Amino acid sequence: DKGVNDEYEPLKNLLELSKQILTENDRGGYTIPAKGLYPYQWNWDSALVALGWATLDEGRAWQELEMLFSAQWEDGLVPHIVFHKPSPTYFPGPEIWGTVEQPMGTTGITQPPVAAITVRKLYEEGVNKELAMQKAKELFPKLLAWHRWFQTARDPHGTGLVATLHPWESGMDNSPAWDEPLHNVPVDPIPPYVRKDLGHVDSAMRPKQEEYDRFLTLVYRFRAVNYDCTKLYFLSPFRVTDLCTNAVLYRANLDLRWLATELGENEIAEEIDGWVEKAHKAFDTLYDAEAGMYKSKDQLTGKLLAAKTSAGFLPLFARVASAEQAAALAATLERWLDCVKSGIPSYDPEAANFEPLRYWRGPVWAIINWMITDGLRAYGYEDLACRVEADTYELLVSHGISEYYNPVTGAAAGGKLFSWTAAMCLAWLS
Ligand code: 9YW
Repeated sequence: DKGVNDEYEPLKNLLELSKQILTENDRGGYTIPAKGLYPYQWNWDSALVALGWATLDEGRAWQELEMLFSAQWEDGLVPHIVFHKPSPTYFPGPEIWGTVEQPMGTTGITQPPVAAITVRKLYEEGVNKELAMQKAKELFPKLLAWHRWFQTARDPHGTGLVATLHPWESGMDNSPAWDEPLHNVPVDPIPPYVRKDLGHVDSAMRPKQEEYDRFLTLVYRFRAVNYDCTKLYFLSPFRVTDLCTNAVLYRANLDLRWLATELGENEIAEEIDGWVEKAHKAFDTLYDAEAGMYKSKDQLTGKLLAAKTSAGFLPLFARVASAEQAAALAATLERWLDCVKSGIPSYDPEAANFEPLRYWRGPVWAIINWMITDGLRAYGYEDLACRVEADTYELLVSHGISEYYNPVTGAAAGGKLFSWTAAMCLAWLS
């Protein structure tokens, strides 16, 4: 019937375009986030992009993770960027990071640890079970080493929550939550530099210069001690309990624990139980009941950070919120959605410094929508999940597959033909 076919045409086109984007951004086993702007392999991008690949080619999905873990450091860290091949279009590249002791060019910081979540999904939902078993077995010890690294290098006092030492580690570089702690980072007399991001994208959509100066100050300080993970926690002038990292890690630990049981690694499962139990208790210290929201914390001042960001909903994705906390989060989210045309905004749309176009200070990100939707469903908020899904679909169908979107107008913004947005289309809608 023609009517029905017409209705499905936009979805078909969207999936076709998504497939094309992943294929074109494929650099032979790993996927760059976007041509020009981000020409290397990014950590959490790849773990999310693998979910998209899984709908097209399971072998290729596993390969994405293998390539990422091929750059794992001996101490367990999985770097935030892997510089597989030189590219002049991104700053700061390998020469600035100078991670000389590593076999492969990488940065010396990490990103939210999505990979274990992806491995469980590929393992559970994959059609090729033999391949899934083999790959899960190979990746399991690597995932475990990374998660152990988080426990030791980033929580040396055993608080249950891990530290993030650079805004780039949070994946939400210029989040308003980092304004205060980043402002407390003194700007060192660093070598002069030229940003390359502004050659690709309008400066109104990007972090500001004073933020970049501090981002680089941190890099140079970390580099001065060769990124020694036993030192960074203590010397970094930026140290926060980031909600995104901790929520993703919590969920990733649940999934790693599940994998441990599948693979008969019972002692390891118990070890992970210990982490989860401690984190579960500690998460309550991040909950602001009055605001109906979780908040990140500045570890150096001990204060909760006032900014209400979309990361505040991620404890739903983690499954760490109580039923009561989940209800409050759902109510807050509904209020936010009522303020904009299409959600979820990355920052409180009622805040005076809400900026609908500037990166993590307002725009909508499909990957965050996917995570929050997954969490809403787990807590029984089906209608709200459908509303976020419908908003996301409308943004993608009407405005194309971009890095992020303006929640007020719906306009696409940032990098074009963006991999993780394409992957979300495939994983979510196909
Ligand atoms: C940067 C690649 C990365 C993402 C981050 C996002 C941005 C900028 O792009 O980082 O220069 O690293 O904030 O979450 O992984 O898509």
